[in-house]
Amino acid sequence: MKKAFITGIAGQDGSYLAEYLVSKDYEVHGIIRRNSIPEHQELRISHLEDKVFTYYGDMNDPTTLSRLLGLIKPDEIYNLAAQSHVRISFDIPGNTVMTNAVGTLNLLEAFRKECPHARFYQASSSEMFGTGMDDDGYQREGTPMLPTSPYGCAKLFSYHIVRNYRKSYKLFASNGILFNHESPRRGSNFVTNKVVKAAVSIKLGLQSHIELGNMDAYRDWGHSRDYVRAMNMILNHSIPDDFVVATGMTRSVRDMCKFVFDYIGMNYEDYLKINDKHLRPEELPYLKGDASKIHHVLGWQPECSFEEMMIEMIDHWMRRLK
Ligand code: F7E
Repeated sequence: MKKAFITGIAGQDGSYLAEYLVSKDYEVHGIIRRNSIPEHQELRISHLEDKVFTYYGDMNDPTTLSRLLGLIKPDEIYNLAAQSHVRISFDIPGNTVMTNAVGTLNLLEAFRKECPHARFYQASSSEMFGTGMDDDGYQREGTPMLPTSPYGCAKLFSYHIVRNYRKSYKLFASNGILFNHESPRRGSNFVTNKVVKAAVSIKLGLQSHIELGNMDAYRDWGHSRDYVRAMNMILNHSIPDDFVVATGMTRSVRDMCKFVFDYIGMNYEDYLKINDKHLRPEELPYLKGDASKIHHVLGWQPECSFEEMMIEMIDHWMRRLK
């Protein structure tokens, strides 16, 4: 039985990954950051309560990371913990860098000292590309990385330090460069779930309007369930390497909003208010990923379409809010 250690196990991706690995007979361990409302902490993994082992831990607590890796001796380490909200990274840049950059270094050091024969997955992000783009309009493994947020800058440090540790210490350490990925488990302050939750609430008479920021940013949106499968494939490749994970399709926030409101039978323009507080000091205008490498080398493909994913999210909020 393989053992996996997941940081961020209680997040959207951590919960889908834990489910997937349990279904593949892994023994799954993960850390959860302590907060003062324990009921909120394990909501996404409560259905796995007796199937996974959880511990309090924090990316900024290297002694705990070392102790846990020394105790568990995992075969695979998935570093998914992060301050994951890009706009909020402008409000708390120091915290974002400590968690998303220095935290990765802390975990790499614990990995190098306690279980160097394990395999390490780093949750790298398309936000690292920023305004970088190839001439054909895609971002891929060799595209220049010019991040436009403290979040993207911190993730870029982690991406490079993972490559540096791979080469310097001959560790199996890989990056998955994931484009946006959503699901009903997405935090409701990310734009897809925010729009779906608001549209359903408006339909049910629970809310009058929705406030959004930049409607003309383009994103390549896939399903988290598909993307955690890619993470596992990346760690089970014969060599450590870096892979873009994306759908290759891009849509604007406006297109996404129109799809959701149309599906529910409403016109989004009747309910939309633009509020500058949701704008970012520097925006990343356009993302479209080319996942040819992971498709050809590992055989990964997304299974869930954008439309199926959004409808799953709409159904989720309909059930929950009714
Ligand atoms: O924004 C625009 C916003 O917050 C998407 C994270 O998982 O993916 C995610 O980062 C777009 C942006 O995701 C609102 O300006 C308009 O252009 O859903 P989001 P994100 O910033 O792309 C990457 C790959 C990650 O790695 C991150 O961890 O939507 N937008 N109005 C809005 N966004 C939000 N949140 N709220 C609005 O009201």
